[in-house]
Amino acid sequence: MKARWDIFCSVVDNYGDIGVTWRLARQLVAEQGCAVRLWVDDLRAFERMCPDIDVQVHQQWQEGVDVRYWPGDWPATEAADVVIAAFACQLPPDYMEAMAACERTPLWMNLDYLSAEDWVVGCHGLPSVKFKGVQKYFFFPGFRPGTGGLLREAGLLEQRDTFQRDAAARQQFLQALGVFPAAGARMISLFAYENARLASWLDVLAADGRATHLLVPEGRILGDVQRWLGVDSLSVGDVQQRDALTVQVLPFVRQEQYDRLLWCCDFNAVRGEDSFVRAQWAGRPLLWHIYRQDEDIHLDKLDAFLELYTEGLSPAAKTALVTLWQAWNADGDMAQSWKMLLEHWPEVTAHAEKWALEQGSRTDLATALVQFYVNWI
Ligand code: TRH
Repeated sequence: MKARWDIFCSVVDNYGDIGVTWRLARQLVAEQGCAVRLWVDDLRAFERMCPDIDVQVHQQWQEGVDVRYWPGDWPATEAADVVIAAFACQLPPDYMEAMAACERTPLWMNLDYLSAEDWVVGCHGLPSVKFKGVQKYFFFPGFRPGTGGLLREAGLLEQRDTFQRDAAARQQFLQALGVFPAAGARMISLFAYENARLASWLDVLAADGRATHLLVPEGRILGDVQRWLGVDSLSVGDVQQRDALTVQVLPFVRQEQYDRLLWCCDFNAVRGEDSFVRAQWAGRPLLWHIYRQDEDIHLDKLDAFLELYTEGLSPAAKTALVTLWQAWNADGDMAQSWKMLLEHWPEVTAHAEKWALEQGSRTDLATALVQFYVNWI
């Protein structure tokens, strides 16, 4: 019999919670043969990513996943064999009672936030709290051996390679989005939180000798783009040109399409957790806008990732990349650091490909979760 999995997703803000759990749920079904219920407390956020969702319906099948609305008033529900609380969300108390009442105790895991910090390796897989005999475990995604790895669908890098080699397929994809870049233009995607440093980056792109086509999916950075352009409003489909820079606003697309967008671009600015990982799979240089946390602890996470990611780069290329990322996330000079990075473009591009290959040789997160379960029973 198929193992039954329950994944609980509480949407705090943005799209990371639902983005990660939706991806994981589909992968467990498609590649691991699991029966998965995905409990989501905000179907509107989900709808953005999966337009087929009917937000009025409390139970529906989407791509083989049993999608359930997680209501405040919890219905009596039998616990699954494996229970995942995504990003430390609190399970409904009645569900915890149902877990404790099971004849065969379920495996209960907390799927944690992604971090490249050293301590993650030591904490991955450790027992956490207990509820009436049901033990919870920490499961940490990560970049290093000894962590839970990264979400990566089977054959993803091969699909990417095929797409990146196929100019016609790329052109067709971009044209369907209404994107017609000038020949030889540098393609950049921009998915970020509000960021006051954007203006200085756009200044330098506009003044560059090479054309840039900047693709901006609808979202929080749009206000800064609009201010820089000096226009009253910006909406999907708008295209504006300032010297060498063309700015185009794109709709928020499905995750598979967003992957393709990243694969088309020479450089991707991403944010949060899931888009950050997808940009790494694109095998192209990237810029991470990390999710801000109290007391600036996100900056430690940023440094830890940079330390790991830049291993093998020449000192000058490393400095250029680190300076750019720090400028974007703290208060640095984007213009100067972007110019510095351009001087090392071939090296950072080759490095991004190598990094994706190295990470792609590790066990993916869904497989690691299943292995954890198999070892546990
Ligand atoms: O939306 P985010 O900022 O989510 C964040 C982070 O996950 C952060 O770690 C978390 O603590 C915070 O929310 C609460 O960034 P993220 O993780 O990249 O999620 C965006 C998702 O949206 C990702 O799955 C990719 C997807 N996406 C699309 O499907 N289509 C699009 O057009 C775009 C731009 C993104």
